[in-house]
Amino acid sequence: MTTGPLTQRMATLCDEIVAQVGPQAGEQVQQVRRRLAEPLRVAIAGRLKAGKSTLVNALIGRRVAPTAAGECTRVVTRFRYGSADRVDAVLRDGSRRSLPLGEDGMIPQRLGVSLARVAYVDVALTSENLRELTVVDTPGLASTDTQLSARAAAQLGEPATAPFDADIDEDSAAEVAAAEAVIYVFTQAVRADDVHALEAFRAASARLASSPINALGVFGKIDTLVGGAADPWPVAGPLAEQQGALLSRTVAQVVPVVGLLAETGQAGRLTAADCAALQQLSTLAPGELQVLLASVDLFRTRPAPVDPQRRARLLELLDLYGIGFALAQLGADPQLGTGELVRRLVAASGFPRLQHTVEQTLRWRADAIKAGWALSRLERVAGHTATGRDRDTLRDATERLLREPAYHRLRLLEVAQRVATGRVGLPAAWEQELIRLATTSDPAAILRLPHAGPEELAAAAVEAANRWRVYAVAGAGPAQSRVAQVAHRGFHLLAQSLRSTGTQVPR
Ligand SMILES: Nc1nc2c(ncn2[C@@H]2O[C@H](COP(=O)(O)OP(=O)(O)OP(=O)(O)O)[C@@H](O)[C@H]2O)c(=O)[nH]1
Ligand SMILES: [Mg+2]
Repeated sequence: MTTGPLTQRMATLCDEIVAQVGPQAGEQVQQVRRRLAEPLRVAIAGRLKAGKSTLVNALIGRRVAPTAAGECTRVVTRFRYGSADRVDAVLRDGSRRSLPLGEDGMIPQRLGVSLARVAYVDVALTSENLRELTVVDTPGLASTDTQLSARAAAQLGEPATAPFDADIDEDSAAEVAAAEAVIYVFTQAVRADDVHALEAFRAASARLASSPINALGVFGKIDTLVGGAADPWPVAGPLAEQQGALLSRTVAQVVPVVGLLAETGQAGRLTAADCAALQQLSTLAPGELQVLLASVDLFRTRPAPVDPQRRARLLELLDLYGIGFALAQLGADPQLGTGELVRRLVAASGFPRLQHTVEQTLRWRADAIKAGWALSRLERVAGHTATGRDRDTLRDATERLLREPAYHRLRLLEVAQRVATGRVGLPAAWEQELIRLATTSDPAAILRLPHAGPEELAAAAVEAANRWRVYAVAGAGPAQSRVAQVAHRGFHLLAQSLRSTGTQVPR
């Protein structure tokens, strides 16, 4: 499986090159080819106990990553598709130690090797979700960012609590940087006056080679925002919007999620017995239910028709908001089956939007990111190839590819990256237009004309191309001018393709 059209084209090119060059260069090109065939790799990063592993389990659709304290929460773990379940601790010397999955189906709490010797844990699972996505779970970023914290605390006269710290261990940084996309999980609100939080967030993202092009923010554990069983969405929605605006130079958007409900639902943890217990509770008088759901302590200890062990389990699976939500659903429809209840819980967790965003945003971008990576690898192979004939073959092939209109997206992505991270300054509206052009496939979204037909879109693309050409000549400095030339050609190609196909850009 390859990520998308650019990657597919690149894979075909690799095959063509392999047929023409000698065995040495051929093997190196094969390596690039193999990496292209791997699924999109997404790293999950964030502070200690932010809910990273919980989200990883939801994405995999199986509870395998430990979420309690244990050795495994302190090493990088890569989850990929395999024809049989298998866990290996990969040591720094390159050797592997096979580990059994625990009886509960989870990665064992102890690795049996000193942590200092472990580079990462490699987990192959038969999980279908992993056919499309390789997920990398990283340990919580340490909270010892003394320099930054001290400075920020002095400035603000309060203790610094950044959602991320620049102090990331080398293994995590390397794994995250090797991923095509990054999801940051954070739990506390980032406010405009949290200078330190924003600075730390940016410092961390710069070290992890991420940008709004390839990174998403997840505002996690939103059920704990408002307390009790109250609905967090009226608060979480607007907060996430605001944070998205504050972090716009770091992540593409901020998606609010109740990771726990997503994990419980996606990993199929809620049983018919759990559902029956919830059903029984839902028949209590409204006043009594309100008291029961007022706090975790009351839910555990109040006399109720469900035994305390089951209640503790429900708390672990759903927490108060999830329980309250389930009780309301069952109260309104006592015949509700477990399957339908789980579906509604997942919907209430906000997870479908996250899945959609990963699919729509990251996958499409990853195609270009991966193709760009492969291109630079091939150029490097050419540079190191001893025989002149092989070198020429490689160079001809990559140059031919770069002339193809579809490959202009690589250049667009490169300049958008520079603009999005603030290295080249453009007026806000121009910046946004460029990022839309580089990161989305839908002409109507790029041109902000949701209801326009092909003719109108083509005219708008021509207009935009002209505008960027004028800006390239008359605009600000040379850096802006180069960016504008790339954008000009991008809109020109968009207009051409709209004219020839009538609708979509050929991909
Ligand atoms: N209420 C609630 N609890 C959550 C949510 N997500 C995670 N938790 C709980 O928070 C705790 C920490 O979650 P983890 O997923 O282990 O967090 P982590 O970021 O992987 O932690 P480290 O790897 O140790 O840094 C666990 O007890 C989870 O059950 C959520 O959305 N809501
Ligand atoms: Mg963890």
